[in-house]
Amino acid sequence: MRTEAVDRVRLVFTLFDADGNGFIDADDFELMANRVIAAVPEAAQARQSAALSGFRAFWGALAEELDTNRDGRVDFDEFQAVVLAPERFDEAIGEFAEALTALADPDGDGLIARPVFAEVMTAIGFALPNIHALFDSLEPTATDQVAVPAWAEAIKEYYRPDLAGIVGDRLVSNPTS
Ligand SMILES: [Ca+2]
Ligand SMILES: [Ca+2]
Ligand SMILES: [Ca+2]
Repeated sequence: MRTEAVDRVRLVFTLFDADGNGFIDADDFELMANRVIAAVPEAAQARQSAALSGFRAFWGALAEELDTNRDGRVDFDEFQAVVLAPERFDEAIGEFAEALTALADPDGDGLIARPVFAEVMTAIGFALPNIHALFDSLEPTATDQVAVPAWAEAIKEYYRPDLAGIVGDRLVSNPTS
């Protein structure tokens, strides 16, 4: 596995363990969903519900595939298996990515403004300099907005262990530029 992918797996585990108790479980995803929804208060109810469903679907897929000992939570040893068959998570990650990016585009024009992007990514737990580095890499428009599909694609790529040099790597290391 590529070093970049290992670093991403470690970071993602830490992010998903939203309450920091060393395990990922359903409560972490409820907590994350509530934080993210609170970050975009102007989003319509339907987008908020879809975001909550996206988080729950993502947890459902993780629990199904990774909770090997079926104790209702995923520890780090179990979580590392996420990289063995990433295609098993494609559907859940796709739904998650679409719901998350739709939430961050409350006016539905297909563009996400930098402040909303930053609020959502901060709510998930990423560091601000890395968030802005990622935003900049998504080729913002003259009005400082990024396209919904570009961000959704970056979210999906982020979980692909066989990739390196992707824009999501900016979320792992300190930006150098
Ligand atoms: Ca936890
Ligand atoms: Ca377990
Ligand atoms: Ca928009």
